[in-house]
Amino acid sequence: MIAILGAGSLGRLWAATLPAGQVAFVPRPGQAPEPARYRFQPLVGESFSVTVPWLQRGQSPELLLVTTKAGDTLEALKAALPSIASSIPIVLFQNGLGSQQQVAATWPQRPVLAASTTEGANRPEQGLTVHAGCGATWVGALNPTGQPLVNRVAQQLAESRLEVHPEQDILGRLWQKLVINAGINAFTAILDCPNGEILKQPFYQQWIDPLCVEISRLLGAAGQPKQAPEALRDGIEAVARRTATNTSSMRADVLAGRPTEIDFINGYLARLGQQHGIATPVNQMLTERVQQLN
Ligand code: NAD
Ligand code: KPL
Repeated sequence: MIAILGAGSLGRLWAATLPAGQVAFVPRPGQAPEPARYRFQPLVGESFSVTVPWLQRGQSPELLLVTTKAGDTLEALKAALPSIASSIPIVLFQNGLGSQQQVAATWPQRPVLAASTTEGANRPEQGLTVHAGCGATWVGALNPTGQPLVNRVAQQLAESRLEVHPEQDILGRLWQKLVINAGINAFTAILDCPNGEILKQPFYQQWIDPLCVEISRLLGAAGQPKQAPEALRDGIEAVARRTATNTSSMRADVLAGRPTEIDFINGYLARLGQQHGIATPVNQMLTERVQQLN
């Protein structure tokens, strides 16, 4: 049994694609035990209905996928973990950085892994989950206890038929995605436009180079391979062009009135700058501007 904490878009994607009968959502404390029912629209083919039971008291999963938003993850795990055996691997799917380290530091004895995924899922209407973008998922250990379990967990996730790879350097991969999200998401939320539109906007053109200078310095301070600001900008703009018509997750959160993950993207970079004595005025400015949108 694979337990999924966070029955939102990404959690429902995994629940719909993993073998039926082997998945359960983890309830919030006191949540009604009615199974979750929804329609699932795969990338190709007809939609189908999915029913996912809630994990019952005393039921022991062999794997826990955590698909809450970054800001909800610590509290969600504090409520869920007391009833989950300490040997069960925890796989964190959150965007950005900061929440993963919080979890690994809070439960150092548990096997903690992280996944970075480019799959896309959304819920355009109540009761419908859409697999909106075909991507891949990389999974790797965040602590030594998780290391021996990486291949087994990757195999379990691959039973979904989604593309899954074990990753030796998951922190590096999370950083690569963080750089892209730091260069796109806040701009799309502030400018209220699809990803590709930011490239034409004076606000983006004014701040992208100083932002990339900050990120380049932070990569060095974080022990990540150093990349020149120009290379970072090229990478960000390649993704903005490739996903030109997308609404970023951050813009979607603002439009829906949900909290954003800014504190784990540009906000994380600003905090890291403070720790290392690296000035991060652009990350700070973007963080504050997005915080004001909620
Ligand atoms: P979502 O808001 O659709 O789902 C999160 C779910 O967690 C919600 O159903 C919410 O009710 C639930 N939740 C919150 N607090 C909880 C708690 N205490 N206990 C139990 N459940 C709780 O978000 P999402 O789009 O599925 O994204 C989840 C994470 O995955 C985010 O960090 C996001 O950046 C990342 N991600 C999402 C996608 C995607 O395509 N959706 C792709 C890559 C990464
Ligand atoms: O990951 C994304 C997001 O929206 O969070 C990008 C790469 C910007 C695609 O929309």
